Amino acid sequence: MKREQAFTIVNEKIAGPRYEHTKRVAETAEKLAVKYGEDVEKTVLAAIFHDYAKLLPINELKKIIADYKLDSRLLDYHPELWHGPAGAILVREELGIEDEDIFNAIRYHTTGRAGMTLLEKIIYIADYIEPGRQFDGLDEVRMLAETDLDKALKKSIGNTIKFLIDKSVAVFPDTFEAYNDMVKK
Ligand code: DGI
Ligand code: FE
Ligand code: FE
Ligand code: FE
Repeated sequence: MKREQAFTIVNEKIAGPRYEHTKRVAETAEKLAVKYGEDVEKTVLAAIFHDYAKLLPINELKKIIADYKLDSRLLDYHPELWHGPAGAILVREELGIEDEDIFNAIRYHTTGRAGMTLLEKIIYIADYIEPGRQFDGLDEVRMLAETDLDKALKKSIGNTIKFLIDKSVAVFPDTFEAYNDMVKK
């Protein structure tokens, strides 16, 4: 699928601010793909579809996770974690995008995981640093992303874990595993 068609589909699915966010993630991810040597069109497609399921009702997301036997632990955690895995399924089933790299980049874009691929890292970081975001510690991650994607990832996942702990909410195991994996490197 070409990026123009992908943008049109997503603009219908998640119109409004979420679509504006998606355009910025795609631009950011494209630059990272060029810098770090990932396939540019594949990266742009993954970015365009990363939040495809973001606006679906919680009960629909839950049903997809159950029907497709995705990680059932997700259901014990915050529903915010469900749109990535459910979106990966929908992009495959509704749009026929079969690429496994794209599937996993969408699936793991919120939590991360141990052993992330280059594309998964690019989408995670692009989502985190796109120019519309602003929060403490972001400039440091933006700077790290210019030179060292793994350092940027370690910092951003560490920041997310701190943020969640400050709010006293549960941290999904994949997020810890992603962090530990980056520390070991
Ligand atoms: O969909 P976006 O808003 O563009 O971004 P995202 O998919 O990265 O979602 C970010 C949200 O997910 C943010 O509010 C933090 C939250 N989050 C990330 N990891 C975890 C988490 N929430 C919980 N409860 N547990 C996690 O491990
Ligand atoms: Fe998301
Ligand atoms: Fe994110
Ligand atoms: Fe996003």
